Parts: sequence; C-alpha cells; structure tokens
Amino acid sequence: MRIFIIVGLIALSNCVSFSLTQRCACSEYGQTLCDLYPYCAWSGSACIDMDCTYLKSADTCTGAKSAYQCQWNTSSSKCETHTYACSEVSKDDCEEKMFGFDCMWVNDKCQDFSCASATGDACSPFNCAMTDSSETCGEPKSLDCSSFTTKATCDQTDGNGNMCHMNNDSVCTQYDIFSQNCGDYSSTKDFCETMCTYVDSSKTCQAKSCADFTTQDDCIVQLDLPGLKVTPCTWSGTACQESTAADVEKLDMLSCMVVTMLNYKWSLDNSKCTACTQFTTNPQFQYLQDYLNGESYGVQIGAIIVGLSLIFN
Ligand SMILES: *[C@@H]1O[C@H](CO)[C@@H](O)[C@H](O)[C@H]1NC(C)=O
Ligand SMILES: CC(=O)N[C@H]1CO[C@H](CO)[C@@H](O)[C@@H]1O
Repeated sequence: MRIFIIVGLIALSNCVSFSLTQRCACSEYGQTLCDLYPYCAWSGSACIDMDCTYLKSADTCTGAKSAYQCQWNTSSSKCETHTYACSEVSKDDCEEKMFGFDCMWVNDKCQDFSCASATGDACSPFNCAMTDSSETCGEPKSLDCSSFTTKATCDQTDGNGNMCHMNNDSVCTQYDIFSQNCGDYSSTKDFCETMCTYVDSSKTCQAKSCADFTTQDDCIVQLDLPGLKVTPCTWSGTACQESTAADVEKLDMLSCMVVTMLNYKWSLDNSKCTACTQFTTNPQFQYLQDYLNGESYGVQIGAIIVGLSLIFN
C-alpha cells in the first residue's frame, strides 16, 4: 500500500545522507528485526506494516503504543483500527502533532484546535496569525511586512506559512517560516541560525554540515531540518566529516538504525549495516511533508525533535 521504491540514498560526492520522511519498508526485515520495530508486525511468515489485528493486548493496542492508530475492543477482545477524536486523547498526547492530531488542551479537556483560544506555545505560527510583541494568536490573515518599521512590530506570522522578520539591513521583510532552502534566509542572519549556519565570509545562509561539530562526542549526525535530511558524521581523528558509504557500513546495530534514521538495516548474515532498497513513508514526519506540500499543519521544530526521540527509543 504505502510502500514505494525510491533511491533512499542521496549521493553527495561520496558522502551519504538520508531522508527524514521515509524508512526501510517492513518487508525488508526478517522476524528478529521485525519484532524490534513498532511500525511493523510479524504475520507468521512475513514482516508486514503494523496492522491493529496483530496487536494482541489492550496494552499494546490502545493510544500512543499504536501511534493512535488502534483501539482495544473490550467486548470482542480484539485490537481494531480507530480514528481518535480530540476528546479521546490524554492530556500528555493532546497537542502531539506527530500523531496527526489538531487538538489543544483547554479547560481540562482535549478539544479541537482553534487559533482564537490558543495561548503561548499552543499558538502555531504555521496555522495562526501570531504577533510576537503582544503574544496574540488569531485566525490567518494577510500581512504587509513593509508597513512595519520597528523590530517590535515586525515579528509576526500570517497563519499561511509566511512571516515578517527584520532582514540584516533592518527592513521588515517577508520570509517563508519553513523554507527547504537555507539560502532563502541569507539576508537574515539571526533567523538563519535557528536552523542553518550563517557563513560570515560569504554572507550566506547554508545547510549545517558535520564540520560544525568540533569534538568527537558531538560528531554523530547533522540534522538538516529545512532539507528534511540527516547526514551521518564520522570523526577523522582531528575533525568531524560527512560519513562515506563505507563508514556507514561499519556502524554497529544500534547506530545503524539511529544514525541512518532507519534508512539502513542491520544484516544478521554478515553483521553489516546495509542499505534498504524498499521504503515506506515515516508518518512521524508525514505531517511536515504535508505542510510543505501546501496543506496546513502545525509544525514546530520541537515536535520534530520529539519525533526523532521516539524513533531512538
Ligand atoms: C466491538 O466488538 C463487537 C463484537 O465483535 C462489535 O459488535 C462492536 O461494534 C465493536 N465495538 C466497536 C466500538 O467497534
Ligand atoms: C549588512 C549586510 O550584511 N547586508 C547584506 C544583507 O543581505 C543582502 C542579501 O543577501 C546582502 O546583499 C547585503 O550585503
């Protein structure tokens, strides 16, 4: 169904990087690895995409354990596919965008999201018009950035994916809140540095690279959020560099999963970290991809990091 074959390995000279929006298809795994991944299920003869009917207890079926895909039916003692309404979601998970919810916690209840009642962090800069100075959150509206002349009045979002922000010459300018190209932020150093690296010598905003890490302990992966990619890094002895395909092959089992964001699998036959050839979408990032494709979803960098930590666990 959702399985598609694409070139998962993006070759950049001899370096490798991986898409955050996909992972190895379940069909790549034998039973041992299949059992490790919550997104897969062992049918008895093959590893298949997780399907509620293979979850055999209320504990593994309901809520976050099945990424809010399934619910335990107490009368039949079966795990069934279920679409959760906000009112059924617990406080802890109510505002978790990665489960695909558009909900908010108000008056001790998980309710449908509304810009007008959102305050503080709940206000999504992507979905709602938001003014930094007054901390107000409202329905999307159009903005004319050039009409704002001070930093205090300039910083705001229109709820349609655009924001006003001061450029490096103190002119209030319109930017995409989330551009897939760091270069779009070359004229605003401070915003550039929230996701990318600003290079003073060339006055350009560039994607982060492994060389940004200066110690061996930090030299693991570099996350390119605008590009929705992760690049594994290898310590050369003196510097942090982009890993080559040969470096990735030598990773141990856990690093193989984590560093490649599940784009490689551990081969039990030869104990090597091996590229998958079939991929499935990674729904933890699906909402972000949907946003980038023009649908409006609340995307916050924090939620992406939470998504990553779930994969790590
Ligand atoms: C639970 O299972 C019973 C028996 O199969 C079925 O009649 C009922 O509709 C199910 N409940 C829900 C909420 O789907
Ligand atoms: C002062 C300064 O750095 N100005 C730069 C602002 O950004 C524009 C567009 O990238 C550059 O052309 C300016 O040199």
